[in-house]
Amino acid sequence: MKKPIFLLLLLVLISLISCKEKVTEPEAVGPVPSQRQLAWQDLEYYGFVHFNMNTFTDMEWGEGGESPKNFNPTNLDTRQWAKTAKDAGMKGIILTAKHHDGFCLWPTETTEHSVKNSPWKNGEGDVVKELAEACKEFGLKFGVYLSPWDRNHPEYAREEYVKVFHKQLEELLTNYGPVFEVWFDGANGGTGYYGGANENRKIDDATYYEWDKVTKIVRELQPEAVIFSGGNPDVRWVGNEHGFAAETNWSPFTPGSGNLQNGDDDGTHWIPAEADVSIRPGWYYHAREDHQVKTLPHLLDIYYKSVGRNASLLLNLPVDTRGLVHENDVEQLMKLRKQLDKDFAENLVEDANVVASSEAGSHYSAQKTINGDTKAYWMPQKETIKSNITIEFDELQEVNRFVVQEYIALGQRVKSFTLEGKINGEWKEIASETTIGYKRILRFDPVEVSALRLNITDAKARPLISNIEAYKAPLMMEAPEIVQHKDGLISIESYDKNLELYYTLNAEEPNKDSKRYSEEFLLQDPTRVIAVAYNPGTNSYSEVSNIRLDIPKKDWKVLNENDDAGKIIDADENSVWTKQGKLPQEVIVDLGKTYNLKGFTYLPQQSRWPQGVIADYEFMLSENGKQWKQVSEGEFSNIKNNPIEQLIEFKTTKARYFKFIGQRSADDTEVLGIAEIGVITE
Ligand code: FUL
Repeated sequence: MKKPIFLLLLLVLISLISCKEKVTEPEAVGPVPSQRQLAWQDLEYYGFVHFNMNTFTDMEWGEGGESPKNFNPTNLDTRQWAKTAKDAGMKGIILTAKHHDGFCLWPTETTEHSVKNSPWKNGEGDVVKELAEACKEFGLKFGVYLSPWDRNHPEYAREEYVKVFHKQLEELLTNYGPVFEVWFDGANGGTGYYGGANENRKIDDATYYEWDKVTKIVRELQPEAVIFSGGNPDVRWVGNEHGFAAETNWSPFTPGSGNLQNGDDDGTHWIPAEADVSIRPGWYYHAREDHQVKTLPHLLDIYYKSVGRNASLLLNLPVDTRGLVHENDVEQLMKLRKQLDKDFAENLVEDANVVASSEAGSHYSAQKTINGDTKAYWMPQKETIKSNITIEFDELQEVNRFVVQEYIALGQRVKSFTLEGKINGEWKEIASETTIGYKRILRFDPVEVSALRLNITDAKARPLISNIEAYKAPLMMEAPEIVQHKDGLISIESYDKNLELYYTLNAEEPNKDSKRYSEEFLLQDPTRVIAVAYNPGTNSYSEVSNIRLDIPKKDWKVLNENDDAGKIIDADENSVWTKQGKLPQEVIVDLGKTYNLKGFTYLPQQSRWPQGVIADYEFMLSENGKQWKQVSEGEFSNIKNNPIEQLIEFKTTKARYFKFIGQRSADDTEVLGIAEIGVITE
């Protein structure tokens, strides 16, 4: 008899203990993410591929009347795209299966305007299939962009087309395996080919596409897929195409509020932001942008301002006419990957001791923020909003990155927080910020701390913090930038201000024994400047920048009547002068005194839609501004595709004046455009 009583007592005791330990999950606050949104959120960084008819017509928005015959990649290799994305650290790829011009990259049954009528693979090819398979092989998610607007379809803006659009969506979501995201573009209605009608067609975006039906199709065929934009979005546009999210970024959002950048503190739906940006100026490939691939500092900035600000990053790769991600793009992508690997190499809080201002039981202890499991989280005691968590290091640590994540499954809560560091025994504020959300990454100058403290200063309810990390990212060792200003002053700058800069003026390779750059200096004569960045901490050097600078433009004058023309000699490549009117057109520049000239440079406008890029030119010199002698004429070869600075040399000639004549522009428009013009002296 004794035994059962003992067992009973034991059971009572166990249940009492577990009762005390029993934890009730806190209530959600505001809208919360669905399972599919939670899974999507973990992807953080994935690729966009703009590859379609526009690739072959060199356009951004095809009008719809383009012939399928144009579509003919010479060496299409979706495995190369997937490998590139994988190596870059991306988690998936979204493909422009159909853009606004209506050309379909898969042999759809809905229209003849598709790959099946192209010369590529004799019409037997299917780009969507090839990419879906490549993604699978490389362990990447696969997504589709399907433009609702169709400038090719004769029935666009009428009832019939909506059926076509739905059918296309069904095909894409049925035949190609799992899809993680369906992307609907916001650009809708306007002029187009429309089966030859060539007219302007308007639709009501809110009603025309029958968004509820669209959502039903997606949910039924791909229940895991999130929907970007459209009528019932799971994911919202971040509000710009720079790849930057705002510092205050709420995933709650009220459709129609217009607050795409910040989201809405009291938003009615959970609709987090996705930051889409192209690695080049354009979304589609244009050979003329081969020299404008975003560089490492720019790409890194994009990463920190998207993934680091509670948004996901959708980075576009414009696949070229061969059907490959261009070498220049691959190079920068890999640089980004390498830098990110370095920045987040060693999480300093892993072995630290964490202590919270309060804990709602052991289940919600401070320890949960560093256990590597983002499903577990720290929660302070009931009714506590202002709270903090301290990370104590065993030894002094240098820190310049801080990562913090909320447990968003129960809503986004934190409205403001600060980060403090214990420096020489005293708490000092490092940053004062607003929202956290899924992930927030702070970048700051390195500080040496014995502890870090995250203070939640305001929140909608008790904060739930699932993860904290801290790092010491190394300095970014990019070659410094050497700039010659109009007045002849030279500045040398590195992206990372904490590096030491050294330079030489005698064509020798600089090192830390060379002259150290501290402020702008004057150069009057043509000089080769070679500069290098040096990290004393690691005793390492960047690549060098090596540039030959000619005479300053300080005393130059443009003799044309138009005032604006001064922009062509202001040593600023962003300021541009254009002159409309039948070519040839000319500019005359007075150099202020006579030089022995042996060449000139011409930089066309560097913007996305350059005007007046000169293809055929004539260059003349004069000693007195009256008698002119032609020293060079010809063609800037390939300038249309590659509008970089052109350098033309000629036989050394004495002159004080030069005349640059634009004979013909690269796109045959009647415009002379110049960003900057220079001379090469002996
Ligand atoms: C925009 C489109 O109009 C662009 O062509 C591009 O596809 C970009 C991602 O979205 O709205």
